[in-house]
Parts: sequence; C-alpha cells; structure tokens
Amino acid sequence: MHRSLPLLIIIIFLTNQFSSNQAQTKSAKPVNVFDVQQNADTIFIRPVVTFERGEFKFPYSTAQGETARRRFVDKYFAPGKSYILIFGGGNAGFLKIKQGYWQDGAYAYGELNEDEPGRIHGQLHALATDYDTTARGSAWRRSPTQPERMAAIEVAKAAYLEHNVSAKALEALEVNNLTAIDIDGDNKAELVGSFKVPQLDHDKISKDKPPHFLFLIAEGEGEHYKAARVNYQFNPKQTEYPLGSEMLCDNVDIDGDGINEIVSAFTGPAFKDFYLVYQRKAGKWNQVFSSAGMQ
Ligand SMILES: [Ca+2]
Ligand SMILES: [Ca+2]
Repeated sequence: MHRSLPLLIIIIFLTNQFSSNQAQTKSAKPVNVFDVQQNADTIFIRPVVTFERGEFKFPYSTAQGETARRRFVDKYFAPGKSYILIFGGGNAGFLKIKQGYWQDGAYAYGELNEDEPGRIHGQLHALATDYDTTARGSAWRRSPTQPERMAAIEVAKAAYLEHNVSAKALEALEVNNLTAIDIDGDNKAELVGSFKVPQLDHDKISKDKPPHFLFLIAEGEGEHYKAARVNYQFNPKQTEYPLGSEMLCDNVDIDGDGINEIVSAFTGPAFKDFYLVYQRKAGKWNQVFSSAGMQ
C-alpha cells in the first residue's frame, strides 16, 4: 500500500497537469470575429470582437494612437489571408483578403475576394472568423414565416408601449429587418428584429424628426413569442440620422459552449458603427460586449 501511494500521487499530479495544459491550449488561442458587408462586388470586413481566455474584448488596443490598429491590420488583413464566412450560424465557405487598410482614422478593414460572389448579396451583414466552426453545431438563418412575423410585430409593439410610444404612432411601425435563426439547435426559431416608429407631429408622421428604434430578440414557437432581449433607442435631439439603428450581423458560437452568440451592428455617433454581442446563459440574454467608443 505504502509503496504504491507515491506512484498514485504522481499519476494524479500528471493527470491534473495534462488537463490544465489542455484547457490552457484551448483557451489561449484567440478567436477573432469580423463583420462582413457587401457593396456591389466588393466585400468589406471589420474587426468586431476577440474572445481570449474567457473574455470578450476589442481586437486591438486603442489606448496609444494607431500603432495597435496598424499591427492588427498587418497581421490579420494581410493579402491572401483567408477567413471562414459565417452565414446562418454555420460555415459558409471562405473569404480571402485582397488588401487591408489601417490609415483610415476610424476603422481597420479588408477588401475581399469571394470564391462564389453574391453569397451574402442582399443581406446587410454576415460574419467571418478565423476558427473552424464546423464542430460547433449547425444552425440556420431564414426569413420568418407569416405567423412568426406577426408574433414578432406584436412583441415589438408591446415593448414600444412600455416605452410610452403611442398606439397611434405604432400604426406606422416599420420592420427594418426580421430574421429567424436557431442559436441552440433545438429547431425552434429565435426571432431577431429591427423596428422603427416615426415621431408624430400633431398626429401626422414626421419624417424630419428622429424615429424610435427597437432591436428585439424573441423566443418561442409558431405564433407564440415573448421578448427575450429588447434594446430601445430614442435620441430626440439627434441630428445625424439614423443614430440608434441596430441590425443583426449573424450568430456564431464564439466561446464554444454550444449556444450561438448574436452579433449586432449599431449605428453610432458620427456614423461610427459599433458592435454588440448578446449571449444566452441559463435562459437569460446578456449583452457581453460592446465596442462603442473603441474605434
Ligand atoms: Ca432555438
Ligand atoms: Ca456560445
């Protein structure tokens, strides 16, 4: 008994060492997520978020001028570098960097060649990443069915009423974007929507005044949906339209827990777009990242 005890301790020690090394190796490699936008035949990508050692953070430091941004572009947007295009939460092929730019005072971005042009055509945003997502479950992205659409609009109207937007104004509600996705692979659609309600001026729609924006994540099934996360934005003194508009980029499992995070693009001040990441943990949706003011 006594003689085998040190051996047992050594085995336990080695096993612990091995598993902690495994965990470190897995978490030490940063995961980069990029926003993809298409303009005619050119695709542009911009850094959204880096996930490293359990943290969501901005991909480069903005504390000391443009050096970090330049280094980021040199490394990640070098000509010929390729990324996995994420569309509908899954692997949708590859994008190859044609050229990177860092001189622009606000953004780092790359101009891309696509193997199959037009894959995201007509969509506002998609995502790209530098890690293989094929092992992280599949999901889909589609237009909502008519019952889903009606349900999402009802949920949006209820959220607007809570923010004291009048029923009269709600008659002019516009759906800017509504997408059905499945973030957890249970084949039930999560609905992600962007809505706009104009201000009324003496009961008439005012096109000159800033509208009420709403970004909504709704959960449910068929025609029964409830609000899971709401971001209401109203900036009555804004001069730069459309400040406050928030749109779905796509969904992808960034932290590898099997449930996809939702990435949205937000129209910020002075047209400096920024990104938010929403994560569902224990049935609750949290905003786990914002790049507001970081670019
Ligand atoms: Ca689902
Ligand atoms: Ca996740």
